[in-house]
Amino acid sequence: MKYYYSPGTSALAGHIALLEAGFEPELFQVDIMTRTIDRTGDYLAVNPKGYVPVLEIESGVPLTETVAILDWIDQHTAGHEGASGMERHRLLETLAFLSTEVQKPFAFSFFLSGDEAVAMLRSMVEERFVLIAGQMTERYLLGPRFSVADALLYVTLRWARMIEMPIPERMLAYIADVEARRTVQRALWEEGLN
Ligand SMILES: N[C@@H](CCC(=O)N[C@@H](CS)C(=O)NCC(=O)O)C(=O)O
Repeated sequence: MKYYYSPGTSALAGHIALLEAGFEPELFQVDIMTRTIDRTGDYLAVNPKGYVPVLEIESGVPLTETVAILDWIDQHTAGHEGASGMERHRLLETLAFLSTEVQKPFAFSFFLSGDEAVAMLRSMVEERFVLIAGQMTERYLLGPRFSVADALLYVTLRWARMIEMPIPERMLAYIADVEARRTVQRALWEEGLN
């Protein structure tokens, strides 16, 4: 199994989730500006979309899109059933929300230069963290167990902390909790982030 990532990007979510699921992916670092891979060259040959992540489940079977990758990991976690029925719909609902309403606007704000546009996108993201914090009644986003959705939420909160965005108290405690996980520490270390 191969995993294409760029340090600290949304690809960190899949990296954490793979380790949580007990996989030992071969990691390939991608430069998303030049679209090249550390050891093997042209990233567009792997993913014509140009962005990370890609999970190559087996040779010639690439999967793109964080939502699909995290759902695949959830369904293939050793010793865990994988969400089904309404629980899976809730998981996909949460992943879609985090991906399209939090991660993507947040990511755009890093690439834009206009102050007004950046401020607008970031205030939208900030509001969404407040919303999520208000709805979190259990230890993790979807209950007492760490799920693939937590990996994605954590990555976006990590970005928020990096740019000193105000973060609700509940989320600060949550970040500390997630960061104490061995898999998270390992993923950060493997991406050269600690
Ligand atoms: N829809 C994609 C978006 C992933 C994405 O935004 N990746 C960013 C890093 S956070 C990236 O690689 N950007 C470079 C580019 O868009 O060329 C997904 O959910 O996986």
